[in-house]
Amino acid sequence: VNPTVIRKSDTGSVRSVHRRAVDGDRNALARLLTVIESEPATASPAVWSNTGDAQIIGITGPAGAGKSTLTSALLTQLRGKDLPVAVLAVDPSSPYTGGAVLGDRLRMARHTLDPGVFMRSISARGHHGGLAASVPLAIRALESAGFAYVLIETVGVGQAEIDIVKFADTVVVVLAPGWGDGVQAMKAGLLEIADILVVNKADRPGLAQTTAELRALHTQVRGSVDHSPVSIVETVATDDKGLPELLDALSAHRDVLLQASGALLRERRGRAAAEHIRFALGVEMERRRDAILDSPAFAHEVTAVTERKTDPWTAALRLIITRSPEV
Ligand SMILES: Nc1nc2c(ncn2[C@@H]2O[C@H](COP(=O)(O)OP(=O)(O)OP(=O)(O)O)[C@@H](O)[C@H]2O)c(=O)[nH]1
Ligand SMILES: [Mg+2]
Repeated sequence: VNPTVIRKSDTGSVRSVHRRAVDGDRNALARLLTVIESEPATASPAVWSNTGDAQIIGITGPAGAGKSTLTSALLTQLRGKDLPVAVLAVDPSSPYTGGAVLGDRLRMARHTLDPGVFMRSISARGHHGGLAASVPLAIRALESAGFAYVLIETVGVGQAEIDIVKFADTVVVVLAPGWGDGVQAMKAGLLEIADILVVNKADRPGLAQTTAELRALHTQVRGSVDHSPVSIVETVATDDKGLPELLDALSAHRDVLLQASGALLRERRGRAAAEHIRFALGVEMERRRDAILDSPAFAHEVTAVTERKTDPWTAALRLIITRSPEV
């Protein structure tokens, strides 16, 4: 079977699903996201052919800081403006957070009847690096389907989460008083990616100290990384306290991005495009390597190396050169 032929026909059907999604068909959008998750390379040309005008908001931070509660509260606030909002929850790869996901479902239940809200979780399970590669494409799909805001919630503070929010226009880092100290947040790389720092659980003790510490540290970190100003917002997500201020901070950051005919936005999206291609390269290279490992040519080289007719590095290079174009 020629893989190129399969791809071409799929691309055609993806185009029609995509067209329907852009026209507002939510079932088609859901299908499109499924294709993106399993076959990003097939979906990519159609998805990329269309643009939108969404503010992509990444929400990240340590476990239990209140990201999901805040996302839900933010959703309510944004819907108050009567613009459509999409939420992309990047499911935890860890099996231990299964309970939290159930909690999120219950929390989000009140939004499910709202036709102006579209929610989707992308799962990490069963993919090897494929998850991160499909997220930026899913974001563009949601943007082209006409959402004014796309919220991406991630769990944890690992490199994978930081990689994911790099695709956002505005990164919101959610912390809570007493989560280690500010230095810990800095070490985790959270401060340098934050456009807005939310100190949630502002009803808890230690608030003033945490906020002051973050303010000091963030100025230090940010000064050398980016020029856009950062806001620190204190919230009580369970009570909608500080949410209007968060909304203001989001819109102020959007204004900064759009200054000078959108220079900063273009710069960010350029960086995101580079990262996206890097992900795609990683996935494609891995796929091709696996195809080579499955080929008779590989078995042939194993014999040749074992019998010392060639050496492992020469064999590897030969496999790349002779096998690569066809896999
Ligand atoms: N006191 C207080 N509790 C809060 C606040 N925001 C969230 N919580 C509670 O903190 C707990 C964790 O909130 P989540 O929204 O699930 O936190 P999360 O960051 O999404 O957690 P993970 O998805 O597990 O990383 C829940 O019991 C919330 O009800 C707040 O502002 N004040
Ligand atoms: Mg959560």
